[in-house]
Amino acid sequence: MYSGINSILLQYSLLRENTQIVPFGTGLINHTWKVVSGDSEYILQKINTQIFSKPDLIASNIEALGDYLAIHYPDYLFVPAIKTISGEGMVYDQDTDSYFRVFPFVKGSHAKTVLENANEAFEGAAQFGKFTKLLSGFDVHSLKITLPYFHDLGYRYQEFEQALQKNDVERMIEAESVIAFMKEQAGIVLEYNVITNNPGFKLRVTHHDTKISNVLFDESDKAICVIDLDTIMPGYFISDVGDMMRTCLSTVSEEEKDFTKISIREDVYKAIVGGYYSQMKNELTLEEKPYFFYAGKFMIYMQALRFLTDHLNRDTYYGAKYPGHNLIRASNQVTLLQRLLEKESLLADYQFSQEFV
Ligand code: GN1
Ligand code: MG
Repeated sequence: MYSGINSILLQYSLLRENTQIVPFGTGLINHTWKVVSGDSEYILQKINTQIFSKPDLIASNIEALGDYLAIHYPDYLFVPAIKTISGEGMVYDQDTDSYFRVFPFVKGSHAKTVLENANEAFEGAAQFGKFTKLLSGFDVHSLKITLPYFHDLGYRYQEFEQALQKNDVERMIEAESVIAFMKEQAGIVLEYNVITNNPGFKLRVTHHDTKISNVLFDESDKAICVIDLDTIMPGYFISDVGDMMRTCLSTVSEEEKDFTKISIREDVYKAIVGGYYSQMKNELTLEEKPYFFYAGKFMIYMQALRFLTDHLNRDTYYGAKYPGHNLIRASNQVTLLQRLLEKESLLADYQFSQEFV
């Protein structure tokens, strides 16, 4: 482990003789540790500045949202980073040229890497819906863009085309069938362009990383809050609903190599729609409501595209733990999308049954 961590913890006055620091979570971008200092527990995170090149924008967004929520919804559990003893929201570490921050560990909470049942999906989706709902009065345009074009599918498709032009023949041959599938399904990109040109499709305060591991649950499996606030930006509801579907519908994660294990849990689909709807029913416009099923397609397709693009770019974004890792991840997401498409006629209109619940 990086030895400079001690000097960072010192700035929070968290370094004691028996302070323990252990790696934590499964995030792909930032490095995370759990810190136990005396009776208290914390989360320490090193921000990946290759990706988040302006961490101060993240800090300023979180501060603005925190201030708004504290005034309008003082009981809402929002967990921003804690301040150093000199009042800073982050610590710049010269030795590694990187930024660190510390969050309180929410007592008695746990996160899940894979969802076990539909009830957890309902709980999680309701938390993400509640987050956007409570912030509907916040000026979404005042949020800073921490990652430009993050969920812009048109842009992601261009990145894919650029990666193809690099002509890395070996990687392109390996990925041939996945590339062909992504091109065949490019109608999903066209649909995105149509939707986002419609003013009835609203820009909202969007979390943009609603994987189930970004919801904290209490001991009785009630969801208590959402975490990982770095990608909160103006966005569309399909990002948040879709990423929940992407990470919850199957019993196995994007890391699974045995694709026969990938299938769609219909009860989980219904729970995500129901949970999100339970909070957002009166917020969503008539233009938005028909797009729940599309949300799943959109996010799974975009994640497949991002993994595939990274494979073609020699793994510079996500990194790879073994050769072909990002191609496996992309193929996993392609399989998930295929399984979802098979259920389109069964699930596509389910949200309308929630109108009168
Ligand atoms: C990244 O770092 P992590 O695991 O929270 C990525 C998400 C992807 C996800 C796929 C900033 O999230 O968009 O959905 O990996 N975050 C960024 O696991 O690119
Ligand atoms: Mg994240």
